[in-house]
Amino acid sequence: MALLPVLLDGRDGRATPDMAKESSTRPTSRMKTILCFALLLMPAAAWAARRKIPVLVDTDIGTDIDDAFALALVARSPELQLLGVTTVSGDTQARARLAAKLLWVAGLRRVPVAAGTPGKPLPMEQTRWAKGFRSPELLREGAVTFLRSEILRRPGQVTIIAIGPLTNLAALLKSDRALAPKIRRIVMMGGSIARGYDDERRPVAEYNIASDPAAAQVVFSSGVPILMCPLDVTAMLQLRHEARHRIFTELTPLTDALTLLYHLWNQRTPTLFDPMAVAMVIEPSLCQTERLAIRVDAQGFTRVAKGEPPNATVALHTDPAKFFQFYLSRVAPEKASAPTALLQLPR
Ligand SMILES: [Ca+2]
Repeated sequence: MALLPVLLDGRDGRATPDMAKESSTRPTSRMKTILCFALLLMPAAAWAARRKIPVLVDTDIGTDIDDAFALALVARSPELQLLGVTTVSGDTQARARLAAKLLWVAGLRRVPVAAGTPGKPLPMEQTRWAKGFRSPELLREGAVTFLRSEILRRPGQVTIIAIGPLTNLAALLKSDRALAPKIRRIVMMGGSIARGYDDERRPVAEYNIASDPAAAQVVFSSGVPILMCPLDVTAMLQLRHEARHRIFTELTPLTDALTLLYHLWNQRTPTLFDPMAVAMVIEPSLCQTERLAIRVDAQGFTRVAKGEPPNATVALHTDPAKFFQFYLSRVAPEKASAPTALLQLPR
């Protein structure tokens, strides 16, 4: 936008003797006027694209169901420029096929997907949905190589949304010590400060951290700015019947995919842990945060080290109703004005 004042400054379209002399080497007033019109006519989308937040998503999609709901939110958030997806934990190739197919169905057909190093086998029934799926966007290069190249392409700009164990991110940071200052920030779902999974008022070793505590230690000591969404702001985000019904009757290809994946997952009530990390990139007012010093212990607890310099911004409180309003308005907007009766079927 800085171009416009320069081009418009003091110019009224009339040629002056001085301007006539300069006309062979500098743009004429008429040319400037045309340029101004061209800028004004530039599609709003082009300006919006310049302001998008470039993100990479590192996910263990395929075991729990919330990663699929998180990718759906990414796909329906025009504020984000999804540069790519990497997969972590267990059969990372199967997870990559699942992520790539979900992105394809959502209309994001040019988003590369790279698998991380495979880990120990884990249940991942949802990956059956993408069995045999092929796409040129399924990369041969590994997750760490891909992440590194994307960060180096845009130093200081890229936000990594980490919604799985931190194995890939630790490997990335260890692969090149000079990378950390080039990452804008890491926004993660993980950890537990004052509450666990079941509303107990004591911290637990949260899954993403406890799956690879050594990796979490690398990430928390890397100096990369961290926004942490622990169980304190995610464990209460149960997607109950009315909200599920709204999503599953939206009848878009993306929500149809979520419906199928939900049935393959074969449990009743999803908890939308991971979508909160995505939501916080876009709408940070969804949680109250505090700067804290987080130390990860060998069991995967995320302890607050009082008196030490903070290394993370930690989300500590949220209003679940506001979160679901935010989520549903994006992933299932069609039913936003539906009669209440439609949304209150018997459980
Ligand atoms: Ca996850």
